[in-house]
Amino acid sequence: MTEKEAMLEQIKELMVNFETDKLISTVKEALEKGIPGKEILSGGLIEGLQYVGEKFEKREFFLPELMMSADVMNQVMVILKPEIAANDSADSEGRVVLGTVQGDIHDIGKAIVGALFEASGFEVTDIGVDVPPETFAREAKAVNANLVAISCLLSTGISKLTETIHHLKTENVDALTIIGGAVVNEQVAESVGADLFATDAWQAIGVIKNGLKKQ
Ligand code: B12
Repeated sequence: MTEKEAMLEQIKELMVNFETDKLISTVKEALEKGIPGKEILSGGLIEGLQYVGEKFEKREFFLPELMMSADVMNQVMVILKPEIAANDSADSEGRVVLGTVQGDIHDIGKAIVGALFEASGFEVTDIGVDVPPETFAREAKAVNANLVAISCLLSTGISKLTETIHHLKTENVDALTIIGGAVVNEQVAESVGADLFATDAWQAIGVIKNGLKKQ
């Protein structure tokens, strides 16, 4: 195992054990050693969160652990967000309205998507979590958005995605739609009528740049 792999493994372990202080100092150390923020996120922290999710599914962890994992992640993101943003290039690309679908309050992934979109030159209006279809449409019109980006982490949110995208169309919002989050994939994107889909924030940058170019 290389030193980098060992550090990422340690970061994952600390995330899973909710050792916030040690985790924060290890993340800082990893950044000092030149491990990119993106890799710390995907190779350490997100793997840790996935593990927490699996434990939750197996009923080995419960809601307090889920909440703890979110709290730890939010604290670490305070350090990582500026680092990730600083390392992605910027030039003016368009206006994005970003929110989590109605009924869903998960916002960690959305925050990463927002940070990367901004870092890539998009003007991002983050309209929060548990966002009703009408608010997506209103806000998209208000900023004349080129893109509406919707996060969805719950299976129960999929029908709301359909409703939201349908509402955007009936309100004649002239913007592409992109969805992402743990429970959505290419098939779901097609079934709910979204224009674009990406598995993570980094892939999303390429996908939306391509999508907007074709418009
Ligand atoms: C932390 C967490 C919580 C926290 C959220 C805190 C917060 N502020 O966000 C709390 C404790 C509040 C919570 C609550 C619940 N949760 Co929860 N939670 C999680 C957990 C462990 C991690 C999610 C996370 O932040 N991941 C890290 C981020 C970085 O990843 P991400 O969100 O997937 O985002 C990345 C990509 O998906 C993508 N992406 C995300 N959004 C978007 C949007 C666009 C446009 C694009 C392009 C890309 C994109 O890019 C991101 C970065 O690359 C997951 C497990 C998991 N594996 O996902 C369960 C999970 C999502 N939760 C789950 C459940 C069931 C719940 C509850 C219903 C539990 C309960 N019984 O009350 C509630 C629902 C509350 C609600 N109404 O929303 C289930 C969902 C299962 C399902 N199929 O529906 C999961 C999968 C756990 C599990 N395995 O059972 N949860």
